[in-house]
Amino acid sequence: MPITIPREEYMQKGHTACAGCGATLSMRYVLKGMGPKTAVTVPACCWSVIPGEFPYTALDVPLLYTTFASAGASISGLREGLDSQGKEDYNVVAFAGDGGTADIGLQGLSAAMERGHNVLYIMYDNEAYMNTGIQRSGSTPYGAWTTTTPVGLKRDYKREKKKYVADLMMAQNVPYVATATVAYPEDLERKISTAKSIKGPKFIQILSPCPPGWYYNSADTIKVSRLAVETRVFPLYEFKNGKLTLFKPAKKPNITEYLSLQGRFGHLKEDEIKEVEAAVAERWESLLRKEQN
Ligand SMILES: Cc1ncc(C[n+]2csc(CCOP(=O)(O)OP(=O)(O)O)c2C)c(N)n1
Ligand SMILES: [Mg+2]
Repeated sequence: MPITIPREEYMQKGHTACAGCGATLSMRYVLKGMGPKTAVTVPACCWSVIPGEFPYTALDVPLLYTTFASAGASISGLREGLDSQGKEDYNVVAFAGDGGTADIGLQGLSAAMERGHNVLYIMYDNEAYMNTGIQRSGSTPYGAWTTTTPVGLKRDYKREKKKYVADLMMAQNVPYVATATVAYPEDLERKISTAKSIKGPKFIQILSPCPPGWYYNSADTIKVSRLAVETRVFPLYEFKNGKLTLFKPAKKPNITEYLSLQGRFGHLKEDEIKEVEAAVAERWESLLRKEQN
C-alpha cells in the first residue's frame, strides 16, 4: 500500500499539549497535508497555548493568534492581504476549537464561507471548552459531564444534543465540507489534499479526543477516535459539489464500548444510553437519506 501520509514534519517537539492530545495530532496531520507555504490563524483555545510562549513556537509555519470570535474574519483578511501581494500560492488555514466555531465564532465562519475566500477552516472538535477547564459547548454531545453540566444529585449532565457544524456548512452549500478524525490519518490526509486542490472556501471538522476532558487513559486516544466512527457516533463524510459521500464502517460495536471508555459518560443509566443510541441511529439514517438524494 502506498504511503499517503507525507513524511515532512511542520510541528516540532517542545509543545505544551497534554499526553494523548487529539488536537495536537490533528494539527500535525493538517500541516503535513498543507505543506510549508501555509499561514495558520488560531483563536483563543488550547492551541493558543500548545505552540509555546512567544517568541518560541512548535510550528514551522507562520502562526497568527486572533481573538476568540474572529477566526473567520482573520482568515478572510489574511487571504486578501496575501492575494494583494501576489501570494496566491500560500494556503490560509484557521485552526479553531469547537467553542470558537460552534458558538462564539459561528457568524464569522459563516460569513467567511459566504464571501467565497480561498481558505480552509479546520474545526478541531474536542467537544467542550477545554483550555478554560472543560465547560460545555454547543458541540458537547448529549449526556456528557462537563464542569458547567455537572453530575450531582439532580444528574444535571448535558441534556441538549450536539450541534453538528459540518452539517450547517453543508446546508450553506460550502464547496467542500468534510468530517475526519485522528484514528483515520490516511482519510484525513486525503481530505486535506482535496481541500488544498479546491480554490474557494473549505471546512473540515476533525474529532479530536481529549484525555483530561473526556476522562480516559491518554493511551486510548486512537481507540476512542476509532470507536466514535465505528459506532456511528461521529460519522465520517465528504460533501463536494453538493454531493454527500458517507463512510460506512464494516464493524459496528455496541455504543457502550465507546461510552464506557470515557468517564464523562460514566453516570449514564441504561435508559439514557438507549437515548444516545436512538439519536445516533436517527442521525445516521438522515445522513444516508441525504446521500441518496
Ligand atoms: C471573548 C472571550 N471569552 C472567553 C475567553 C476565554 N477562553 C479562552 S479559550 C476558551 C475555550 C475555548 O474552547 P474551544 O474553542 O472549544 O477550544 P479548546 O480550548 O477546547 O481547545 C475560552 C472560553 C476568551 N479568550 N475570549
Ligand atoms: Mg474545545
